Amino acid sequence: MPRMIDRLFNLIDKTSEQSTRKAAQSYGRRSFLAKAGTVMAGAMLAPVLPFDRSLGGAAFAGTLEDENDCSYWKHCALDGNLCSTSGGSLTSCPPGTEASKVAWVGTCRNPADDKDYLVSYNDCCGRATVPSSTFCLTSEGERPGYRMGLHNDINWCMANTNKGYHCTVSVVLGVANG
Ligand code: ABN
Repeated sequence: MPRMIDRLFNLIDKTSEQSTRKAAQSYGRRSFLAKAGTVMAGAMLAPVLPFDRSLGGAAFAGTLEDENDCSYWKHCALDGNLCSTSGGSLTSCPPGTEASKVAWVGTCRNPADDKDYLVSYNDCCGRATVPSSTFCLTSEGERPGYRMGLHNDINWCMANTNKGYHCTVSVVLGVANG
C-alpha cells in the first residue's frame, strides 16, 4: 500500500513539473515574440514618425558685417530671398512690391552688445522673384511643419491681395525681454 501512495505522489510530481516547465517555456517564448514584434514594428515606423528635425539648440553665430549675406545677425530666422539683393534694402520692399500683412518673428542675438532682439521677417509681395537674389534659410527657432504656427517655410503674402512672393526684409522690432 505505501508503494502505491509513493507512485501516486511521484506521478503527481512529474505531471505538475512537466506542466510548469511547459507553461514557463510557452509564456517565455510568447513574451519574447511580443517584445520582438514591438521592437520590429517600432523600427519599421521610425522613418515615418514626425521627429523634430530642427537644429534644436544649435546656435546661429551671426555676423555684424554684411547685410547682403545670410550670416548677418538680423537674418538669423529668415527663410527667403534677401530684399537687399532683390532691388530693395534690409528694411524696405523693392519698388512694385508691398510688405506682407502677416510675418514671421524671430529672436536674434546682436554680436555687438550680446543682447537678443525681436526681428520681423515680412515678405514683399506682388512681383516674381529675382533669380539672382540671395536665398537664405537660417530659420533659427523654427519647428517642423507639423508644429503649425512655429513653421517658417510659409508664403507670408497669403493675407495680401497680391500673394506673389518676391523677397523678405528683416526689421528689428525691439529688444527681447529675457
Ligand atoms: N517666407 C518666404 C517663403 C515664401 C514662399 C514660400 C516659402 C517661403
